[in-house]
Amino acid sequence: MEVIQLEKIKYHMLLLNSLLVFPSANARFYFLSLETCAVNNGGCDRTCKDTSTGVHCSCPLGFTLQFDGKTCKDIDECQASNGGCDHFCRNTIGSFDCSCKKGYKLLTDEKSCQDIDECTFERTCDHICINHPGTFECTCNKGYTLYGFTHCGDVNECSINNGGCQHTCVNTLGDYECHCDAGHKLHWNKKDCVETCNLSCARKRTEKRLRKAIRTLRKVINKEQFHIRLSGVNHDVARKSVRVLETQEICGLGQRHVGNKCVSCSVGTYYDGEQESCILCPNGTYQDNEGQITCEPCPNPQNPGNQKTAGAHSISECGGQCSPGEYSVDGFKPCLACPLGTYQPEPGRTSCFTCGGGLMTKLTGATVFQNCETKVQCSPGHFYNTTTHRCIRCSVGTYQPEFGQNYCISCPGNTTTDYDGSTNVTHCKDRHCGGELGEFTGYIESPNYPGNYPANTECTWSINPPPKRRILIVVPEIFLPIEDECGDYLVMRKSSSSNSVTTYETCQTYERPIAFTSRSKKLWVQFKSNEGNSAKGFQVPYVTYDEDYQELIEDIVRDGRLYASENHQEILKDKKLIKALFDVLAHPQNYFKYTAQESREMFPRSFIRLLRSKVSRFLRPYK
Ligand SMILES: [Ca+2]
Ligand SMILES: [Ca+2]
Ligand SMILES: [Ca+2]
Repeated sequence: MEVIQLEKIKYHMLLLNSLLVFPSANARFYFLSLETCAVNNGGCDRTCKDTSTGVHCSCPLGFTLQFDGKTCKDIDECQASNGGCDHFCRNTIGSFDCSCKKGYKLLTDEKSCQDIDECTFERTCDHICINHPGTFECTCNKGYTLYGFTHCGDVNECSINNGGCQHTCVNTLGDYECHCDAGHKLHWNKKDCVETCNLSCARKRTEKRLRKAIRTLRKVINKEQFHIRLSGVNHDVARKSVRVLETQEICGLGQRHVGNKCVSCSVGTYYDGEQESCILCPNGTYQDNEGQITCEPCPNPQNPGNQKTAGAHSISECGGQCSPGEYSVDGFKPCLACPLGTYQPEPGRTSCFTCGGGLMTKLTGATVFQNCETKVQCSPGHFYNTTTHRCIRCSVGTYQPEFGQNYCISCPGNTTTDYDGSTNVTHCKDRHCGGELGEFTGYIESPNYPGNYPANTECTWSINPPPKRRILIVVPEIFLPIEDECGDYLVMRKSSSSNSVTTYETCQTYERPIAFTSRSKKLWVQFKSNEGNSAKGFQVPYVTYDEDYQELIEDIVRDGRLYASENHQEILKDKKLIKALFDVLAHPQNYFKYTAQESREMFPRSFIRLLRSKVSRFLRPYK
């Protein structure tokens, strides 16, 4: 019975197969009446199911059944509430992809976008990093200027109107100092120079010596070692009965006890022996040193401007200083306006700068050089030469952003400009580049990155990996101006010889990342730029891996799926993820540092699937 039934089915199959192999109008008509999933999938696009009422077509997830009841059409998920994507939604056949704006990363729910905290990366800013939604900002410590977006270079204050120094200006890292010619010393405003010894200074010097003598006297009293010789008899004088506990250390001058420790009185205070504590400097005095037993009198204590200066840390807090455009003998009120032909931009000065070259000012009390009546007005990128009365282009390595100045500002740190006549600090570029590389991981970057690279530059790196290791390189993105016929290029090959095995060569901009292994064991890398059309350049990380992994690494980097989705591309651009990936590639044992949970949170699921299949295929022969 069963056998007969089977034979029957076989017969039907044969019949149907022959109909399929030789389809004709007749044949089609013939089996329309007996529709079944066994024939032509019942006419269904995808899934077919035989039911008592005939065939029933259905579609997989991501598709919808059309009115004909057979065809499956892709659902455009992006039409309904943006597919649930935070930022961008891109429809695909059978599915959809979310992606994020620049500066955001897609979370592992593959829908939400989160700001990238660039400040958690290494080397983001030279000094201070401030994270913002979708971006970040670098700032520099005092005395430094930002260049190339993320770098900080020392300001050469001396290039700005001689640092305001009356005599010599000496630039230092993060600061500067004014120095005075022989026979002069620096005024308290640290810029003006005063003659070392006229009558008033001699008096001051005596006062100072006296103060010192009093200090010494008080010191010996404090130490209770005061001897007096009266009528040829020695007397030991004790100030008070011994109160200092044996266990307590005897504090130095200007210090007080805090617990069992001695602490110097801070600036703006002095040590008072009577009260045995640090007291705020009274009105009309200041103290700019720690551990003192007196406060210095303000230069002009009878001045009404000095009323509220209790605890003053410096002489400038004494108040009553001359305003910009004014001067006086000591820099304090009463002040005189800078006479015609002079100007003074700073407060508390003892003199004014002359315009030079016989130039006049319209009014007295001028505060800036621009008040001097120059013969021509100089545009940014130039300075006014008071000898020739002409505008001179700022020389290479200097810039001037303002109109009508009499100086150009030196570029910060070790940067310089490509050309003369620069108008902005962004024209200052670091030219440093190249070198020998050979660690397990590292990077090469164009000079001044991420600022524009300098013109006419040539950098050469050589990567020489440790024994039995090979080089893997990721170019996350590279910006070279396309419009100038390969004037700027990056090349990686075996040696400096132009016909040696080449691994990579480009003179264009690619925002899509690419990963590749070096075709030679060592790598010689060169970047060259010509005179015009600069761009951001590149920062290219590399890692060296054990040559036993060659097959696996090649398998991964050659798989187009690695670069296909925008989210995978983001991995190769994500400095943190690249670091984690490279860390494991360089030292495979570090894989165990990352828990499954961690890697799930770090990488998109599709990326893990891609890697896992390759790794298991690679490992299988050894199992
Ligand atoms: Ca879709
Ligand atoms: Ca950010
Ligand atoms: Ca400096």
